[in-house]
Amino acid sequence: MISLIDNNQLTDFKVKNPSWTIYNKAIKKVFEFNNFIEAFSFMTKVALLSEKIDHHPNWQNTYNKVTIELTTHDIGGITTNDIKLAKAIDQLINT
Ligand code: H2B
Repeated sequence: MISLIDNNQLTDFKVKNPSWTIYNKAIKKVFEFNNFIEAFSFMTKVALLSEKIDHHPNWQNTYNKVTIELTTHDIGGITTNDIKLAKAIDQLINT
């Protein structure tokens, strides 16, 4: 059973992952690429990853930018699933 993370866990995530911001009941990050193809290539990787872990982003793309917001709509807030997906997405960028 997935549950909301508490304020301490959220602060801990924020300290360790400062590139993510807390926005409403979600964690948010803007990824910027050289062009649309690189942005869309990143999106396809995130899509496959999301299917694998059965947790999916709210996102928006404008040319070379992809804005990702992670929240768990089933529960109405930020859960460990969001933290897990955020870290996995950052791994895609760093590898
Ligand atoms: N993704 C996100 N971000 N939030 C959810 O609540 C969610 C999801 N629910 N992916 C999952 C799918 C759920 O609906 C299915 C049935 O597992």
